Amino acid sequence: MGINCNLTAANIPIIMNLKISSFEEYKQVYQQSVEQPEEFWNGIAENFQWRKKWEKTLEWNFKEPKIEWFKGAKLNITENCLDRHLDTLGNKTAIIWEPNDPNEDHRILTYKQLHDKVCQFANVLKNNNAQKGDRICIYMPMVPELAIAVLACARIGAIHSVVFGGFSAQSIADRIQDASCKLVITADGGFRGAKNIPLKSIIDDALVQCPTVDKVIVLTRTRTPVAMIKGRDVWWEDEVKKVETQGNIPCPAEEMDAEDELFILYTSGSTGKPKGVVHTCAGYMVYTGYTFANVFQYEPGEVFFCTADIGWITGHSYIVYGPLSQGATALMFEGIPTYPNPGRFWDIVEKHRVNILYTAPTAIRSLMSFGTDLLKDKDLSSIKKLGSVGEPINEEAWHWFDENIGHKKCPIVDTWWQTETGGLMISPIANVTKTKPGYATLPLPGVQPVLVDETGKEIEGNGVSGNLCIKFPWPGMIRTTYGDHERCRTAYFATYPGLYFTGDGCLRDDDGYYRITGRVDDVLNVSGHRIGTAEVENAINMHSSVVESAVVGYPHDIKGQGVYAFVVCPEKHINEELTRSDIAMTVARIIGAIAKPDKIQFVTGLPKTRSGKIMRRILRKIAEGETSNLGDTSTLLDPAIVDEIKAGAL
Ligand code: 7RM
Repeated sequence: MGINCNLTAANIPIIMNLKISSFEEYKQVYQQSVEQPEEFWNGIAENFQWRKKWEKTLEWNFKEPKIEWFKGAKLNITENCLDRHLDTLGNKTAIIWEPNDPNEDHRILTYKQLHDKVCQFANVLKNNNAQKGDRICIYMPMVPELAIAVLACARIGAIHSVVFGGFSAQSIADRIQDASCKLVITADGGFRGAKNIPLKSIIDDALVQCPTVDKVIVLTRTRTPVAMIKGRDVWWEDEVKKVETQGNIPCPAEEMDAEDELFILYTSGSTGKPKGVVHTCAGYMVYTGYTFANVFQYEPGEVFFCTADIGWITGHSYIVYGPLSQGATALMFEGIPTYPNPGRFWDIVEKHRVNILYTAPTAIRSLMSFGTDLLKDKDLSSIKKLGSVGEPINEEAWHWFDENIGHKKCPIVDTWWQTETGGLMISPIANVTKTKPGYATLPLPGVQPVLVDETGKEIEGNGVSGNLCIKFPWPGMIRTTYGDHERCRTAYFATYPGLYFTGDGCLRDDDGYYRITGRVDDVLNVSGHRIGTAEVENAINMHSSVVESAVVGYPHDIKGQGVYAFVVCPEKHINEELTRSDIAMTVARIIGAIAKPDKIQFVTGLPKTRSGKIMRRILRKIAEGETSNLGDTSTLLDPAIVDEIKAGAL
């Protein structure tokens, strides 16, 4: 069969199988993808539905940067996720929704039902003046209507910007302003564990600063009392009724150019406010569909449970777009792993006969801490494949997952990727790539990783480590940062000219296997959430008695990393504990509860160089509990401060 192509007569496109079935084949396909990337991606893209095929597969340079995939093609991603399945899979389940409260009924949406609801809500958006190219902010709980809202935006060519339900009013306002959103889709409230999050009320606070928004569509979920402002706020259900009385006219999908923007998703970096990562229609569709089918080796009928929230890239790519473009059944869970008890994931697996479970190391570690008693009477026999994402997985968690959940019979795919990469980059292919605890293993076809030293020189060979870069474009990659292309260039393409820089440190072992060791920039990974230290510092500094602060990460048993803040706060406190809580509350107000410091140490000064730069290296060591080997401190302005900080370490 050669390299997995169906060779046919001239002019008839060559279709590449999405799924690779042996390691031999992986090696061949990988090689082809490097030697003939355009031919390779042409073959992959043939598996999707196009209104018009592309004229040019790839045009690029990493200098500006300029990235264009499948130029000239016309498509709509929702036709690939919905319409094209109707004949064959119309009555098959697209989404299984499991509510926060196990006593509430779960919901099933077939492809036909999902298609109809997306069309209906797309008409609601149009009735509310939404048009192709408009930016729409979505701030919703994990209910099927969130997926429907996302797809309805894509259907009419509006650019969605989903904001995770844990972010504060200020963070939402920043994001809405940055993209000049004109419409917001939210809910009265959301259930998460024992909590009831007042989403609409938070939106109301945000909108005080957002003159571009003239409509808010509010879904009923918790039926918490909410303010409804005349002329601005409308109920989701009322708007749907209007469309029904108009006779439920179909909503043909907007024809999109390959490089039209599909969505914006904000993510933290080492400087300033979060960046709006922009993904475009064709490349993102091809990349998420391909990686989903291949890495998870998805088979028709399998139930795929990705435990992420749609507010993060993992949910965008592997609850919504990837699985649906492949006609898969995706399970969407509203709640949290520990509610009403830490056996909840396993109850869900048993109840819905989950075949593929894709989750985060932090969730595994948290559930591990409750012991294996909880697993005794759970039937996990449906599970065939396991996946991990979001942060490095420690060996202990890997083995626990392997032994107790996979019963040593299921491959674990440790998938390394980023918001900016759109989809999986370095990962085993289930049942194809031999796995190794803690290793994301090998690059997927089309992905060309390189390790570089501080000066940008490529480090060749095996048994080496360095900074992880990618040297050739892939269809799912970031196109720009919204409204500021220069920021995209400086953040990702300027550190090492000619390369995309990931911000991650990485080791390549003697087998050529990759192990991602963590961020080398000032970005923390707390429970799989990316948080910029500069962002947290800015928030802390907004507290009225704080003069200055420095934030670093420290190893945390469950979260992976915890947030450690060194705070200069010269006033004498009546109650230090209270001031700590006030600072944490300030961070929750400015960013969101996910960024609250775990530890706050009051200090009289920070270790700085003569030029005024904070020496984070020293603070990181102290936060890690290292007190002896702090390295060279001779360049410090005031070396004595280090002893004080060491003595007061928490
Ligand atoms: C998908 C996602 C990206 C950052 C990335 C890494 C870290 C993600 C892994 C990982 C080790 C992994 N997007 N990361 N996956 N580290 N092994 N399998 O998480 O934009 O939110 O974060 O997460 O540092 O740069 S993200």
